[in-house]
Amino acid sequence: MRELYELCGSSPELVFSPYCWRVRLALAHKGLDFVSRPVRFTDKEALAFSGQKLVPVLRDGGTTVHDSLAIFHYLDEHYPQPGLLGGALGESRLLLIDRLSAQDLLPALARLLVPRVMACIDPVDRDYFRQSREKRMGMSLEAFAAREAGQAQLARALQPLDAMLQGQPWLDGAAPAGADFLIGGFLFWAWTLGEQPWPEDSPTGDWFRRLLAFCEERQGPVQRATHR
Ligand SMILES: N[C@@H](CCC(=O)N[C@@H](CS)C(=O)NCC(=O)O)C(=O)O
Repeated sequence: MRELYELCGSSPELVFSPYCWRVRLALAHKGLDFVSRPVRFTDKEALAFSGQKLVPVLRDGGTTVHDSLAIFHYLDEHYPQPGLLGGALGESRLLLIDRLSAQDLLPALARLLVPRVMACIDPVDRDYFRQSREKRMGMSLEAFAAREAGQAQLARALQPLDAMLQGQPWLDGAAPAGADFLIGGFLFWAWTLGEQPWPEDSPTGDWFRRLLAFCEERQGPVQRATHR
């Protein structure tokens, strides 16, 4: 059996973590089914078997792997076709893309999404989420969640994606692969929380719709939070 431990909101069907979406998309790409094991932020005991406290964790038979890119590596090693990383050179470039996107796309989206995360998680997780994120950011969630600044930051972060996607359907070329899932995971984060802070009518908007269709064709409808 293959199990994916992934972060959920107050509803176990609402899975929203960008890193877990990377893995869902990678599993869809490989045509591998899995059982979802939703965990809340404070369900750390459910992850104890993995020897650490973060999701995604993939349990595949007797093997446990955590960290989205380590899972990509594992999947390529054990289920080579279709490929995700494109060998050692591709893997090293994907690590670079991960670091670059952690510098611009991730913080831009985080500023816009933090209030939605607070609204969608289980009330028992809220203190933990607030305290851990305020410590990490060195400011209150309210000060961090500056919407206008976040939108401007996001527009800048999306420029290279728009430029790339003007000339090709997928970030990885003619067919989707690791880079699409790595970056796409961030957009699924926003989408599942009920947001779409990029222009619908843009190369990135078109690409996201393709990626959503790719995923839904293989794994069924993607659960999305509604604003109340
Ligand atoms: N580098 C890791 C990052 C994993 C990560 O940060 N996971 C978050 C989910 S968004 C998590 O488990 N957070 C739980 C917590 O903060 O306690 C990856 O790519 O998988």
